[in-house]
Amino acid sequence: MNLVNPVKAPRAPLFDETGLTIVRVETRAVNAPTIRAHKLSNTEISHKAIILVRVILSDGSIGYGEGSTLGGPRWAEESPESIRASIDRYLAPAILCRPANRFEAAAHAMARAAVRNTAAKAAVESALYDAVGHSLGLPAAQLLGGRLHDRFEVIWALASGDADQEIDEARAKFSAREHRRFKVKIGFAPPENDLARLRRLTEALPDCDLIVDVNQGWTAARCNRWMPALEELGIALVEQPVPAQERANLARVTARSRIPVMIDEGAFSLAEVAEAGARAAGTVLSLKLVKSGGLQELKRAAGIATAHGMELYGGCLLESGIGTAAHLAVFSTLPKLHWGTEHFGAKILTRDLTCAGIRFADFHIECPTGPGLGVTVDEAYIEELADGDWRAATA
Ligand code: MUC
Ligand code: MG
Repeated sequence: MNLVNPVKAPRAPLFDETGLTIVRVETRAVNAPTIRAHKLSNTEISHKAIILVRVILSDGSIGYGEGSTLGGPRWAEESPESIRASIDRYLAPAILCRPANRFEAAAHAMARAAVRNTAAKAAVESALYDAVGHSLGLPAAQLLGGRLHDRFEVIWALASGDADQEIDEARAKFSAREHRRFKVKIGFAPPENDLARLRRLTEALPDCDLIVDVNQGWTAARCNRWMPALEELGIALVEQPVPAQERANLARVTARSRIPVMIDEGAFSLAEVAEAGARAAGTVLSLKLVKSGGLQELKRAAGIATAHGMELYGGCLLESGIGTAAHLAVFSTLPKLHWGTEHFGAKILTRDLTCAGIRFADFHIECPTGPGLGVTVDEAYIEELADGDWRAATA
């Protein structure tokens, strides 16, 4: 049943400098297995549901983007189903026939077609940058102002909840010079148990930095009680300890803590980032495309946070190499990414959705340099994993 009026495709403007237009936007659902269960305070996954977007331009150039969620609509309100529906029914029709290289205009059209739906918008905009980059023979980073960085220190997440397994995993990563900074997911067990697990990890990994992500699992009272213990263990950063909507509480917790506190789920929009900065609800911001809704908006979020004196962290939502490359395109153009990045998603999948472009070396992830997002999408593997064929938007 058609519940709403279909969004009409706009007419192409009379004048466009290149004549390059968006002729097709397609989506596809993929369920990619992970190498082990990944636990958060509010969900656990063993497969990563990904909505892929494929944009085709009038000169035949193709671009890919990725819409990411974690455990359905649990990490945030968007689910794989909602991302796909929002792209097919509203976002794609709003940009079809428009000039491909007018990124701001396309983002504006998508903003008019749908409020929030940020993971969906980010997926489409990533595909657009990839397609235009391929058409012009330029990396997406070039279209975003040009690169200042070639690589970033890359963090790995320990999230099985089993200290023995996590110690083995971290030691293997460390000795292979893949990772020496680890983010430990906590908040799914009582704090006493989390602390005992963290104590074991800190003792077993003396040469590594540990940060923790509580994923909204604690109250402010729990923070008062347990943050000093995290400090004693030498934890370098505490991420989103209290519920996302409790920015006032996060400000209180930040003021009391000697460990830097990072806001993640609590700051999506530019207004939320500005509010977090003004209230000092966290002194570090986790940057994510799924929160900002696009590459340009992600740069603006970084600018607003920096203006408030916040430090920046390159966040992820376990994206495959496609989403990773879209983040790296933006991160590489920022003056400073204080905490490096956690874009290890391509390695938590048993096999990545790209077959070239993403490289990890010597504790770092390298920023792809090829045209567009700089990755080669593994079409054959996607074919194997995907639930159904590419589906065109309903314009
Ligand atoms: C989150 O909340 O940061 C990113 C890495 C990870 O392990 O979980 C995600 C989501
Ligand atoms: Mg987080």
